[in-house]
Amino acid sequence: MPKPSIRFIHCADLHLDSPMRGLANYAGAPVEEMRTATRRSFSNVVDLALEREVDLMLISGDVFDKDWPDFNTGLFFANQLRRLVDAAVRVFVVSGNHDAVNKISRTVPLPKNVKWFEATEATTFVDETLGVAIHGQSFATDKMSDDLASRYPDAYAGLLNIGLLHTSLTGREGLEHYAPTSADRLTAKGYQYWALGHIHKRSIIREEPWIVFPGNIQGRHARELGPKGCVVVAGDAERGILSPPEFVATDVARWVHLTIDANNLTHLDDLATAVQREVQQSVLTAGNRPLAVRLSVNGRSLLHGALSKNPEQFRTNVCAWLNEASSGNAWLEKINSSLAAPMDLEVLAKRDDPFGILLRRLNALGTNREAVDQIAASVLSELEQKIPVELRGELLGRELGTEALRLARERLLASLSMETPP
Ligand SMILES: [Mn+2]
Repeated sequence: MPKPSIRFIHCADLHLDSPMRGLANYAGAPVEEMRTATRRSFSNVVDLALEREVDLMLISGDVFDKDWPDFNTGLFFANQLRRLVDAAVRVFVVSGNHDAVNKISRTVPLPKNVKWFEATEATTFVDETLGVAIHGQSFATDKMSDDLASRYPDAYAGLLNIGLLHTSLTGREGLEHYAPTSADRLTAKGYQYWALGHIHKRSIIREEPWIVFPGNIQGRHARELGPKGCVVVAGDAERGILSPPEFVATDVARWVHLTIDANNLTHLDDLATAVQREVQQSVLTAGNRPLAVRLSVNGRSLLHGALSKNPEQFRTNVCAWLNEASSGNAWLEKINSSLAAPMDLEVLAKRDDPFGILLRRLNALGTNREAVDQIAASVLSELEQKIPVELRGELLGRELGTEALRLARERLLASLSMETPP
C-alpha cells in the first residue's frame, strides 16, 4: 500500500510587527488595524495549517523584521506555533537577513515541535514515518555572501527532499549579500522542492524541481501589491510533488495599483465612473480587507487642465469616489497623474511663435540620446541628496531624462491650454 502523501505549508518573510510604512500620513487610513496586520496574517497561516491538517509548516526566513523592542513579538510567535503542537504539525524555520542570529538579541523558548536550523552548517532532519528529508541553514549575520546552498547535502535516496533557504537567488558568491546561488545549482542537489524566502513577490522559479518563493504574507507598503499569503503543497517520496503549489491569501489588508486610461474621457463624471468601477472590482477581489489604493491616470484628455489647476480638489474628489465605491473600505495612498493636454502636437510644432519653437526644440532633444543622458545626469545630481536611497534605483538612467523632457513639454502645453481653452 502506498504511503499517504505529505501535506505542508510553505511561507516566508513574515516580518512580524513590521511597521506599515508612512501609513499615518494617509487621511482615513485604519492605522490601529494595520499595526497588527503581519500578526493577523500569520495567525491566518496557522488557522490554514489546522484546517488543512498539514504535516509540516516550513518558514523560509525573516520571521522577524528586526530585533524585538520587547518580548511580545517572540511570545506572539511562540504562542501561534504552540497551537500547532496538539495537531502534531512540525515546524521548520531558517533565519533570513532580517532575523539573522546576530540581529536578534532576545529569545523566547519555542515549542518542541519547532526546529530552527543552525547557522553554523547545513543540517538535515529526517522523518522516516513521513518519508521526508528537510535540509536547511540559517543566516548567521545579516550579510551572507556565501552560497549556503552549495554546502547542503545531496538528496537522501528514497525520501521526499525539501530544501529551506533564504536567498536572493542571483549574483555571484562573495559579491552579493543574500546567500547568492542559482536555480541550476539548486536543481543539481536532486531535491523535489526548494522552499525559498527573501523575495517578497510570489514566484515559481522552476517546476522540476519546484523552486518557489511564496512572497511575504502581508503587503506593508505600496510596492508590495496584491494578494499575499502562503502555499499549500502535497507530495510523497515515490511520486515527488503531486500538483502545483496552491496559493492561499492570508493577508488582512491589501495595496493595489489602479490605472485609468483617460483618453476618451471628457467629463469629471466619466472619470469618477471609471475609477469607481476599478475600485469596486478590487473590493470584490479583496473580500472585506481594507484597501490602500494608488491611482494612476494616463492619457490625453480635456480633464488635464482642471486637474493640473487644482490638484488638491482633484485629490479630494478621488477620496470621496473611493469611499463611496468601497463603503469606506478603501483609502487613497497616492495619485500618479500623467494626464496630458489633448492637443494636436503636430500642428503646434509648426507654429512660428515661442511655443512652436520651444516644442520643436524639446522634440529634437528627445531624439538625441546624448542630450537626454546629459539632462538625466543634471537632474540626478540635483536630486541625489534629496531622494531616499531606496527610490534611487527606480529613477536612474536614461528614463529620467526622457521623463524630465516629457514634464517640460506637458508644462508648456498646460500653460498654452490655459491661455486658449480647448
Ligand atoms: Mn524579507
